[in-house]
Order: sequence, then structure tokens, then C-alpha cells
Amino acid sequence: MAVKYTLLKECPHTGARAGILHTPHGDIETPIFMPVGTLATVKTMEPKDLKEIGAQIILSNTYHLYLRPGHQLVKKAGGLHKFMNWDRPILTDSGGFQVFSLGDLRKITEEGVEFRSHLDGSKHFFTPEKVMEIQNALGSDIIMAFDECIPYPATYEYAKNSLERTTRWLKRCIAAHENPHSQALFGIIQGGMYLDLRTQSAEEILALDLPGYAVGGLSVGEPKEEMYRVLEHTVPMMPKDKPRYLMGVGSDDALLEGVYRGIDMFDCVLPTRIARNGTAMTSHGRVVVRNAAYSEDFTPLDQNCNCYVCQNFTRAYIRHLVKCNEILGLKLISYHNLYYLLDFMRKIRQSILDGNFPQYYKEKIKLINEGRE
Ligand code: PRF
Ligand code: ZN
Repeated sequence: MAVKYTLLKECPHTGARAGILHTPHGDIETPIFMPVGTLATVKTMEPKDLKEIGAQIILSNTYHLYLRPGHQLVKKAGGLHKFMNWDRPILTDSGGFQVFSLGDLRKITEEGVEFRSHLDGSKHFFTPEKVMEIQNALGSDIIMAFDECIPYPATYEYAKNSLERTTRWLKRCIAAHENPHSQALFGIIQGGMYLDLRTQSAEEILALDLPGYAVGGLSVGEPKEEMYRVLEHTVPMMPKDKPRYLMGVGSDDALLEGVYRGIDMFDCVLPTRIARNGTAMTSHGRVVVRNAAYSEDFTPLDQNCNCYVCQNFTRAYIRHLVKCNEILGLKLISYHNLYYLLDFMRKIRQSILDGNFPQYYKEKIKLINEGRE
């Protein structure tokens, strides 16, 4: 198998665990946050910047790379790692989320999904086989099954039919996968907010014995308590000797709550997306540096942060850059936000290894919630 998970330590009081995920491009210390590089670039961040902040794995997207520059071109370049000059692990999402987010632009059948490009309106058809062909060409270390991420809310009947199709599609993905020894295929558990459907999906997908599993269909607009309820129900069904990935989650409180419930991997555009509208994530909540309140604030984005940006630049300067639409402004906040989340995950992991995750959790959740008020 292309990836292997080693469990190092479990918290006896919560579901939290620390481990190592071995991949063809190196080991990943879990729990981990994966920065998102949709178009084969983590926006504003060079590979050397990503290494400087300690990024161990990044995520990229089948849908976007298929449309531009095309997976065959990436293959010609020697694969995604070589094309973008990133020699550490890469996970690619299947397009199962991006395509379904297209709304009116797509049509789902048993065979697959017909959609129109968000770029030029051209018609395309994704099937489990097509999505595997694309990800095989990209050469990412971890590839995701083609699934349907249903909207919230969804009826019971819709959620059931959809999860059953997701299982059938997974079986087709497994059959079409050409490189199981160099690329690990992860299955995705769906089922909406219905616990019995989550059980059904988990049973069907876990039976297929894959190198890792994801919980999909969460963080789609439901209240956070709903997401935690589904996680509390679903994660305990997942095997201990395989990595568990919660897709599309990246706020600091949700990372902490996810780890608490046994999740090992997360990804989200949040830190880089909010950076580009002038918002910093800090140990005391979010700071909208764009606001006039920071025009003469000569302190760093986060007093408690050791990143290059916080050691060298002030809120007032970064605000000035953002107000003037200077590229450096976007870059500095992106750099800090990613550092903040990666550093947060390193601290969470250390607390698990040191045996004091519950105390760390309590302290941090309190600080984060105070910052929100
Ligand atoms: N499926 C896939 N990608 C995803 C999700 C999903 O359910 C989510 C859910 N928030 C984010 N990204 N394939
Ligand atoms: Zn910083």
C-alpha cells in the first residue's frame, strides 16, 4: 500500500491521537492541517515559504487542474510534484465537491456528473473512472474517491440514495485505480446529518479496506454542533490503524474539536481565503487588519506568534499594504495564517504526546471563544 499509518499515542480521556503517516514523498506528523493549493499553488506561497512554515503536505484539486492546464500536460511535465516543484506529499481532492458546488451547471446520473466549466461554459463529464485517470496522471500521493457531497439541509431519501451511489462509485474508483502501490486511494463517508445513514455509509465504505478514510459532507452550512454530533457518531466506527480525514474544515476551534473526536487530517481554504480579504487568524480570535482601528497599531498580527511576519511587520504596515491592494499584503497575511494553523496543530500534537491534551484543549477553546466575542 502506498501509505501506512503508525499510531504513536492515544489520549485516554478523549478521541485525540498522534501518529505518523508514511507516504511515497515522506512522513507526515498527524494530526495535520493541509494548506490548499487548488491550482497547483498555495496562493502567494512559494514552496520554500511552505517549507519555512513547516507545511508537510498540501492539497490540490482534480477539477481545477483538469480544466487548466489539463492533467495530460501535468503528466508530461513529470507529474504534479515536479510541475510545481513541491517534493513533499500531495493529496488531491476528486472534484466530488467542486463539481457539486456548481449548482445549475451540473447534472448527476448513475454514470457520473455532467457539468459546465465555470471558466468558459464548455461541457464535461466526470465519472469515477475519469477522476481516477486524472489523479493517476497527476501522481499525487493520496487521491480521493469520486463522491457526492450533498447540500445542507437534504431529505433523508436524497441522502440515502446519494450515499449508496457514492459507495457504488467508490467500487468503480477502486477498479479503475492504476497505481495502488504509489498512490493511496481514500474512501469518503457520506450520509448527511442522519446518524443511521452515516452508519450505513461507514459500514459500506470501511468494508472495502482502503489505506485511509475521510468524513465528507460536513461543514456545508450546518451548525457546528451538528458537525460534532456526526463526528462523535462516525469516527468511533473508523479503524484505529488508518488515517481519518475531515474534509474542508479549517477554523481553529473546529480543528481542536475534530482532533478531540479522533480526526487526523484537515484541509481548508479558510486561512488563505480570509487572508486575501485582510483578515488574520490569531490566538485571540480573528483580526480584520483592513479595519481603520489598526491604522496606527504598531504591534504584530499576533503577539504570541513566532512567524517571520510577526517578527518583522506591524498591523499598521500590513493594513496599509492591504488598503493599497499591494501583493505583499496578501502574502504576509497568508503566510501568517498558515503558520498560525500549522503551529497550532504542532502544539496540539505535542500536547497529545505529552499526555496533556485535555488541559490544552480547555485552555485554547476558552481563548478562542473569548476572541470571538
Ligand atoms: N467530498 C469531497 N471533497 C470535499 C468534501 C466532500 O464531502 C467536503 C465537505 N465539506 C470538502 N471537500 N470530495
Ligand atoms: Zn505570525
